[in-house]
Amino acid sequence: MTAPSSPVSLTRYLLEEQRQDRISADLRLLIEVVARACKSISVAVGKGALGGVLGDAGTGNVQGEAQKKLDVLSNEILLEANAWGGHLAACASEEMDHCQPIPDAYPRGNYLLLFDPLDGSSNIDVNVSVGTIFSVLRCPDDVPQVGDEHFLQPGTAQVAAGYCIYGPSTMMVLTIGHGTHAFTLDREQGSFVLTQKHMRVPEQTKEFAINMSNQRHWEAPMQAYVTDLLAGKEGPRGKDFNMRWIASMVADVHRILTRGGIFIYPWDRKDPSKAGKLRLMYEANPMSFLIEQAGGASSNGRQRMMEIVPSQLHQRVPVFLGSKDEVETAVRYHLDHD
Ligand code: AHM
Ligand code: MG
Repeated sequence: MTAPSSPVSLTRYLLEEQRQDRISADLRLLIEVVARACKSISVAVGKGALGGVLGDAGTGNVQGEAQKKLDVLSNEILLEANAWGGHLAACASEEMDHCQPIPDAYPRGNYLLLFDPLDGSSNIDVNVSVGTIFSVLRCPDDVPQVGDEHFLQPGTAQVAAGYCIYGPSTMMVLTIGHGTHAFTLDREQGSFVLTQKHMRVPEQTKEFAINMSNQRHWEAPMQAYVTDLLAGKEGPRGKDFNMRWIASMVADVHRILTRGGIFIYPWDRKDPSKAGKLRLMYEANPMSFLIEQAGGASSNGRQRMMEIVPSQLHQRVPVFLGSKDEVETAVRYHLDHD
């Protein structure tokens, strides 16, 4: 007898992955806890002005960026939800100077969790999609006290990564290294339901996402690459390109996972001390894992993103990710120039 086909919840998907030995019970629990925290953030984001959560918190983070009230609240929700489950050794967040080991009152687990609690937060006050990005690493063995240095692992060491997008619907997009899958929040039932299995990024594209206002600050190969994109059918690329920029990485990457494209946040001369705007460990690596698992590619312009060995927790990096052929083309412009 065949079982009636019913919606597959995130819980069921994770349990079935555990039965096939693709994830441990602790990793399953960890992802469920992150998903629960994201539901709480989704509720707070969804209340908008009615929740009294819009606007600045009046504080700054370690990178000198002004924090929004929802940045701070989302960070607290994720920390609190993950403190007591026994699956984690420590958390690190874009919004905190250093990692936060699990409090002594609770059992310590074997995983490290990194997150950007509310990415794209400049969009909160204008009611445009924002999201939470997360990445999971293993804690090295025999570490008596977890410190920032234990997080400095390349993206290839990630055991899970995902994001939750708070848009017209709330979705969680997840990989545990066996494809990239999308779950939509059923607001009535309160559970995430599998709505897209094995997302695939088309290899070729005619769409790019970049903040063009920085053009004059880019390095030469970047200028050349975009000039050729803009030249359209008559130029060396021989096709017309369309441009989209939401300024929420989660939303831009979600579009690319859905219909292809290339997302670029290159190095620029505005602040040469920084290697780019986006953070390797909270933004670039988890998104790279999701994109690669969907058949796309990701690079810093010269090297595969997930092979970069981080030297600092809050390290920044140029980002080129999305449709494989287009990312390879952008990389070629850089390597040919060097
Ligand atoms: P945040 O983590 O402080 O929100 O900053 C990251 C965001 C990304 O979501 C987005 O791609 C980028 O910053 C937009 O930058 P810009 O405002 O320079 O276009
Ligand atoms: Mg961010």
